[in-house]
Amino acid sequence: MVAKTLTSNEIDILAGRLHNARVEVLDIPSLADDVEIHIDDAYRIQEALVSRYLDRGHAIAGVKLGFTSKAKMAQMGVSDVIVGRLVDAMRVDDGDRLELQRFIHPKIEPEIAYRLSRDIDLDDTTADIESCVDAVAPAMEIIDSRYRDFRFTYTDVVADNTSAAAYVIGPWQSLRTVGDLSVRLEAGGQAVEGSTAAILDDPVNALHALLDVSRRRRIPLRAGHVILAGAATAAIPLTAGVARCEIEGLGSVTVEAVS
Ligand code: 0L1
Ligand code: MG
Repeated sequence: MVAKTLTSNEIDILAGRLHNARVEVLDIPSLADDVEIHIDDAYRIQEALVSRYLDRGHAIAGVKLGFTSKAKMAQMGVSDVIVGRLVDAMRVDDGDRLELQRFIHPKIEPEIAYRLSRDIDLDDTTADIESCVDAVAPAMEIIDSRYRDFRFTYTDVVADNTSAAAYVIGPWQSLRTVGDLSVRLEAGGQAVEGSTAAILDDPVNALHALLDVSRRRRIPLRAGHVILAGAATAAIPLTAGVARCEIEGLGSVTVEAVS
C-alpha cells in the first residue's frame, strides 16, 4: 500500500509531537503506529521540526548522515543513507560539560566531521563536493531518539531529524584522507573500537551520498556548515563522566556528561 501524502496540517501536528518530546524530555511511540508515512513526508516533518528551532532564533550549523554502515542499513532494510540537520543549539565545545537532563536516553558515537568552505549549488550537476571541503576533525555525536526504546521505522527516524541531539568537534585539520583510521570511543565505563572504514568504506563516500540526498531533498549545503559523516562504531549509552573519542592521526575530542 502506498502512503497517502500528508496535509500541511498533519505534517505540523506530527512535527509538534516530536518537538514536544524533545522539549519535555519524554519519549513517544512510533509515529508509524498511527499513520503510514512516505519518505517524502518524513523529510517534510523533519523540516517542520527543525523550523521550530529556527523560529526560536537558532541557526542551521550543518548536516549529518545516518545509516552509513552496512550493518545498520541491513538492520533497517534500506539501501540509502539518511540526512538530518545540525542546529547551533546542539553544539558543545570540545572538553565542555553537557547536562544529561536535556536528553531522554542519550547514546554517543564516534564520527568524522568535515567542514564546507563553499556553498554548493544543488542544481549544478557538475558540483564537486570534495573540492568544497577544507577541513576534517574527530567528532562525537549524541543521538537521542524521541521514540520509546529507540524503536522506530525508517520514516520515523527521518522525521525525528535522525535522532540528532548534540555534537562536539575536536581540532580542525587541513583536509586529508581518512579512509581507514582506527577509532576508539570511551564513555560511561565502556569502550568500543572500530575504523573509519565503517563509514561507507571511506568517509569521503559520505560526502557524495550527502550531495545526492541533499539534491533530492533540497537540503541546503552552505559554507561553514559542519558535516557529520556517520558513526564509525555502534553507539554506546552516554552516562555521567568523560566521554572521549580518539581517531588515529587526527587526535581526540572529549565531553563531560554531568547529571
Ligand atoms: O547518527 C546516526 O548514526 C543515527 C542515525 C540512526 C538513528 C538512531 O540510531 O537513533
Ligand atoms: Mg551519527
